[in-house]
Amino acid sequence: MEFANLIFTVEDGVAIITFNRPKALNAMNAATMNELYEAVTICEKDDAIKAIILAGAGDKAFVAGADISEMVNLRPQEAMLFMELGHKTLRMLENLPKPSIAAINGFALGGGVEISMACDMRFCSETSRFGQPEILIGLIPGWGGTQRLARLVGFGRAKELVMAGGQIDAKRAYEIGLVNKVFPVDQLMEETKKFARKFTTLPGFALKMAKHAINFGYDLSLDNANRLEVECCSQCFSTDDQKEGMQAFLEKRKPAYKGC
Ligand code: DAK
Repeated sequence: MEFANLIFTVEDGVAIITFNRPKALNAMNAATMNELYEAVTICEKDDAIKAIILAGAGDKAFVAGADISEMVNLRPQEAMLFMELGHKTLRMLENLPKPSIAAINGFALGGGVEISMACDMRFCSETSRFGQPEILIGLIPGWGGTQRLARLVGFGRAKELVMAGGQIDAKRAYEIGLVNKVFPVDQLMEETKKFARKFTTLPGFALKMAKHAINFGYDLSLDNANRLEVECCSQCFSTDDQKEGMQAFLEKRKPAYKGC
């Protein structure tokens, strides 16, 4: 699939979406956000795609934020449209019934952190830097940064990043739970691909239910969230993969999942 601002490839059942505006440190303009929406739609519809990796082209940035040159003269109504495009896209990515990993090398700032937080996991290189610097240019995060960051790292740390606008390094991002794993730069993509490939061998329906229960249970009361878990888990018993997984265990052999 050809895009102007993204590179879209599929390797061994894993789609790799690479933001490809390295001269602007992969800053997100509206055209790139529209293309991301299209790419995520392809990932949703194509049954051969089992997992998704998001990355940035070049060696300096994952995404250095929303494109400031495109936002500078927006009026509130236009800003709202740009914001809604981002929210629609990131919500779709977040709730995609397949696992997603952001592979972050270099700067993930503003919209870059926000995109990564719509992925299920974030892996980064040792030299990566993170921040929500919108306050420094008279803004606040507009693509979920005030909400997903607080859910991920807690209120105090989210407020520090959003209200003071400072940057943190990979070590600190790992300490506060913003990223799941940190790798040397030259190993980041290979390790991320290796991890993503594991998902292609797991029972797809159970993966989908696991993600659904976590994503949609989060904002429910514990009783309702537990009920959701019961529904999601019991539905797994309607799949061939559940029968195969348990039968294989009892027969002391490796399961052969259909992946449905
Ligand atoms: N937008 C546009 N261009 C950018 C950019 C960005 N966010 N970040 C970097 N660039 C461009 C630079 O302008 C420069 O272009 P040329 O001058 O070469 O043409 C090129 O990328 C290389 O950048 P630098 O020369 O600045 O490189 P350095 O290594 O010196 O510095 C840096 C790297 C990442 C520290 C620096 O570029 C920087 O501070 N960039 C801006 C980071 C930032 O503030 N990010 C947050 C953006 S605000 C909303 C929707 C979304 C959001 C908010 C509201 N609504 C619609 C309301 C989200 C907002 C943001 O993400």
